[in-house]
Amino acid sequence: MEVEEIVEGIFGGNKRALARAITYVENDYPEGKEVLKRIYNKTGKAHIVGLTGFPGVGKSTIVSKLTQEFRKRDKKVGIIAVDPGSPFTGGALLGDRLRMDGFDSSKQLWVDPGIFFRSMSSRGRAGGLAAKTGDVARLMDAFGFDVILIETVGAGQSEVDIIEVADTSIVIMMPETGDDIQINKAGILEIGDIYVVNKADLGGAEKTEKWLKAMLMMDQEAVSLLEKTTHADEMAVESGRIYELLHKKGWIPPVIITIAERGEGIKELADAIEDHFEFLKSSNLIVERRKKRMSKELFDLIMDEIKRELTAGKFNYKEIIEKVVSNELDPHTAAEKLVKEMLTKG
Ligand SMILES: Nc1nc2c(ncn2[C@@H]2O[C@H](COP(=O)(O)OP(=O)(O)OP(=O)(O)O)[C@@H](O)[C@H]2O)c(=O)[nH]1
Ligand SMILES: [Mg+2]
Repeated sequence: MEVEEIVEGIFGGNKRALARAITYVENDYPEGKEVLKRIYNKTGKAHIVGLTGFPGVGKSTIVSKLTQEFRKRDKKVGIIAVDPGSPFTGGALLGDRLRMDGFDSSKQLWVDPGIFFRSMSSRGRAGGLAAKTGDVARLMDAFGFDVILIETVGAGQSEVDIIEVADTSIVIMMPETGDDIQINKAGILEIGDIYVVNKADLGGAEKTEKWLKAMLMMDQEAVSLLEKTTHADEMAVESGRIYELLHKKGWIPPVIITIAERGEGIKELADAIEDHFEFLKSSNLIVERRKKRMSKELFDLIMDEIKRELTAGKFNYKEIIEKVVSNELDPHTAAEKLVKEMLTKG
């Protein structure tokens, strides 16, 4: 397929064109970049939602149920699974899960024009994965999906990656067992706009919810208010009050309890996702966030361009390296000179 055909296809609702564009982007084909350039001015409308959490917490189950819920609300849903089916749990692949939950077997999910699913492997390209995922989300956005759900396993870098891409980040966890609450592992409290405690049927969800809420407020300006209380149970009561208070002022991440397998709590989660999008738009925070993300993305792209120029042998890069190695030039001066030369000669 030619670039022109793909672009027209994307604007015209042709899923084959979308799939082809994604493949090009994934594999770094020049055509992919060309398509991305051409569709960019049609992007920015979709709500990009990232869902992260440790292996096996129920991310795929939640994505699948959420997809059904959003379809009921007449929203078109694009789904991206980043490295689905983690080796840790051997959990159901998101694709299989979606198929299993298909509205009914005669009318498979894939037949529904309002849904598009794509998985992306993170193997071997950890660094650029956030950028790639962002580009794929953009293609789906231009195609006309209202909500784009991105599932990533939160083990390692990826839960940080997701905030580089998503407007709304959802952290999914399971009820904590035992007294040793480990919620603040991996900076999890800093990244969520919404928290989900799934598998509430296992028990202990309320306790986890209470802890989460208390910890989340610690993260906010409410610390000073909390300091007034000295006893733990007092704090629990007080924190509940402050929680409500802060909720009115801005966005305090809600904590939602679900039993995804039975579809319980999914409506509430879908509501929270929509609320957060409304909040981002009405407070204009969406622009702030996108600016911040774009600044990073643009920076990375500029660096890529520079690397490309240098490795293409421009600006005497190889000679300069030799000079540095033979002590004719020190690396700091070399870098300064090189950049100056790039900027003046172009
Ligand atoms: N008891 C219980 N089990 C659930 C619930 N939701 C999902 N599960 C099960 O938990 C297992 C893992 O679910 P997945 O949705 O595949 O979890 P995941 O987070 O996507 O897993 P990975 O992608 O492998 O990291 C599956 O066997 C689900 O059926 C729930 O609410 N309660
Ligand atoms: Mg999964």
